[in-house]
Amino acid sequence: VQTPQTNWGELIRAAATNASLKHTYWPEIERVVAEQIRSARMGLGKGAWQLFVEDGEMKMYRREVEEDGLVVDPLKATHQVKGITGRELCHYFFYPEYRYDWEGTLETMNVVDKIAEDTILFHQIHKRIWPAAQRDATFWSHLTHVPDEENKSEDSPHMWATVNSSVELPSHPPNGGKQVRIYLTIILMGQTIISPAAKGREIKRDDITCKITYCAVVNPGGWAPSSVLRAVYKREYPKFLKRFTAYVLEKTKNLPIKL
Ligand code: 6CM
Repeated sequence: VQTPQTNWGELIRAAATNASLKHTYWPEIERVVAEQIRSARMGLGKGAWQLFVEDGEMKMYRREVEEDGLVVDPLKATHQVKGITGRELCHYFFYPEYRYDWEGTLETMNVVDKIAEDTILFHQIHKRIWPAAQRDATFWSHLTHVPDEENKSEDSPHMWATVNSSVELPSHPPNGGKQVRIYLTIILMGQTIISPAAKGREIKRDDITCKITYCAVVNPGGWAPSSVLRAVYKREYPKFLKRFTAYVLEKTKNLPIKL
């Protein structure tokens, strides 16, 4: 899937817009995105990851980790959806105009700055979950891709990804509002697999499958009872991935395929 030599930084840089490359956040964006892609493409290895949800092609794993008494369980999910591409998947996840349609945990979303066509700064307030305080988050979001026109197979590096990662924004200091600030690092990655049967003819939606990897680490930032938090994640992550992929299927079903 990847060799230790794969220079993800270089590939991400090649895909980025000039406006992103010139921004002061760029070195951090490149480092975090490369790290997220590398770990998303890594297998589960032995031991550590426990499968906690299995629903058709969708599998969700977590590692139980606590930091300073707070649950920060890393999550890794894999899924396969027929009829959409990795590019379409990441498009609907990245662009703010669709977010209220699919993000069930959202109270409000604000675009703080559109740095470039492929990098946006967000402030989000999430719905309060009893008995904990309401949460908010400030993060950059970056859309990237590694093309490989020749070889759209599982072992090619081609993929689309959106990475969200917390950043401090002077305009939105933590605990400036009533909310407790959460810290997140999230990647949604999609690889399009084209059925060999489509070779030599026009590709139809039936011929494509999107291999999805979603990884998330969320630090709740302040007190939240561990058992409630784990129960919330167990309910919300599968709900999100099912709802979001169904949304992308619905949005794209009558549109030309965007590879
Ligand atoms: O990745 C997802 N959404 C992105 C766009 O909104 C973004 C958001 C991530 C934040 C997810 C955290 C929500 C949970 C907030 C509650 C935390 C603690 C409350 C205490 C409870 C006792 O990257 C989809 C996110 C799916 C979330 C399950």
